[in-house]
Amino acid sequence: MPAPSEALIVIDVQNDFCPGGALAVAEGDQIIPRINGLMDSFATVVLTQDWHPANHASFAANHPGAAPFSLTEMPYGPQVLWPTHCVQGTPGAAFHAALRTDPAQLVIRKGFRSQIDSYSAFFENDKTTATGLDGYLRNRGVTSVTLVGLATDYCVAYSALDAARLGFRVTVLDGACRAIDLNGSLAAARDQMRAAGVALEA
Ligand code: VGL
Ligand code: ZN
Repeated sequence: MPAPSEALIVIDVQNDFCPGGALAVAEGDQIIPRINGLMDSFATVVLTQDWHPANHASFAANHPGAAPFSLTEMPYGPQVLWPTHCVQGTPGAAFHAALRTDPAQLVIRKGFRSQIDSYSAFFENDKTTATGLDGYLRNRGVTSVTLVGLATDYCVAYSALDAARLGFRVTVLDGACRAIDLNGSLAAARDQMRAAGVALEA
């Protein structure tokens, strides 16, 4: 029987982050078989879904003249302006068809407020607006989380850092993640995760 204290958190395995998608992560779909296989080993399985309104402030298209992947300033700090992706209810926002979704007890949607982005499964990018996942996991007796999914250097890393800060034991299975790697973001994310005590495993 899987230990009740351990949860698997599957980050943003959605069409727009897979090859052919609006913000495709190289090989993003290749991690899916391994993730599917992991699900039966965890008592708690949570999926997250990036879930933006079309007018979301993280989209370059909503900033006239701004190029995708450029930086802007938001009230909460610097923000990458992304290609329009994971718009609520569109095929790009749907989970990849190969991902098992039946074993999940909870789907956390994030990034649905137009003026604030949310990389982490726990807090939006202002680091104070909560998604509710912390309370859900604590309430279920979860003390250790294993993170997999997309993208290593954004939503997975931000989730791992928040989980560590919240006091969970955190493991990231690097081989079950793929990265965007924008201007050194992958190396920086790995350094930050290690410094925060996150176990980076293959
Ligand atoms: C993500 C950029 C924008 C992610 C989400 O899932 O890592 N990255 N929105
Ligand atoms: Zn997003």
